Amino acid sequence: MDSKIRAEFKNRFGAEGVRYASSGRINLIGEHTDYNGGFVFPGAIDKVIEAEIKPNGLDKVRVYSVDIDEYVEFGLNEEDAPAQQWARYIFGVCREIIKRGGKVEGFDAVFAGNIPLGAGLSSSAALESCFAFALNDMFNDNKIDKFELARIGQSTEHNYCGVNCGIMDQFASIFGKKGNLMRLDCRSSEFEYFPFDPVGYKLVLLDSVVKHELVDSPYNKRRESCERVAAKLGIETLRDANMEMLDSIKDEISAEDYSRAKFVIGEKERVLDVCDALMRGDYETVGKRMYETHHGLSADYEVSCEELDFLNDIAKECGVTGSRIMGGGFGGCTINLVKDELYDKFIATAREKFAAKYGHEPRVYDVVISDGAHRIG
Ligand code: GAF
Repeated sequence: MDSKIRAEFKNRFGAEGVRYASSGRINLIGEHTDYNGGFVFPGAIDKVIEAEIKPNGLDKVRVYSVDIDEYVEFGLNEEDAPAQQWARYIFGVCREIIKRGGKVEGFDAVFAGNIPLGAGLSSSAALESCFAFALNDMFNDNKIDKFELARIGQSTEHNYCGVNCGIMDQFASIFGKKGNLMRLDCRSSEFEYFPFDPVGYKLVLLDSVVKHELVDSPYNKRRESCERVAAKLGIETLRDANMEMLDSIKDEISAEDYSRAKFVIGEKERVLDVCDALMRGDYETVGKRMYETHHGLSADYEVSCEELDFLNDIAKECGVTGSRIMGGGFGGCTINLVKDELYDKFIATAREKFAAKYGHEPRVYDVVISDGAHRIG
């Protein structure tokens, strides 16, 4: 990937730029809690978006995507938004920096990635974070605070891509640290690094390679449900809700909104439980909470799908310690905490059973927790 990017850049722009990278992410637990002011527990992984970038002295951006094999040019004013979705991520980052009083001038860029698309590993956040980090370095003397870089990516999703996401993905992509997960309090923005080395266990992702059409923006609809319940309770976010409060308004809200909020309230507690369990080295509890999260995401939050429930069932049958759907849902991966001695059998069984039912094997990604956004050279 690196040499391809360099060759393309030289070939197209006749010079050499500076290279930057930012990562995809996993999340051990804490799903759909970020936009509810709750806790998340992500880490950056060794799958990245890498870009070579150089100011071009023009008032436009010229960018080539190696993977899509497409070249796009756009200006830096609001009316210059490109039509291509992938280019809107970059345009959005430029605009959000400018809106905050930062500087962005014309530049040339070539980028590529090895984060599987649609797998729930946040390739879009990695793209935003890579360019936010790079443009801060290149044009702003790194004066934009790192958390603000994550918010720039998040606002890009909101204002240019139609997804009202939380902060988790961009945060993980910017702040990721090799060998560490991070517990982020999405209300206060405080976070802690947790060295993560579960001796005797492996973390592995099984990618269903299924991406269900998100007609009608179901992600945004989940968020709206949560906001409606919070408003009914007279609180800012569901972070401040408990089951007693929710039950007290049960008759005044829809059954659907009730189920959504029930999941979020439970999930908030599960993240804290998992942190305590990790500190004790109690992986059995970590695993139990993962299964509970899967159940809640499937039955109450309704963001799972048949294929992911099937993978979760296989994990359970094989005696895997913990397994759950990961990320926004509606397809993508399960994340599995597996004892070393069970690993080979589990992977073989999952491949065989999934292929027999769906006609293709799931993809298998071993998780390596890595650094987030950085300059390569
Ligand atoms: C997606 C979103 F982008 C995140 O903000 C988060 O809400 C996640 O879904 C679910 O936990 O990745």
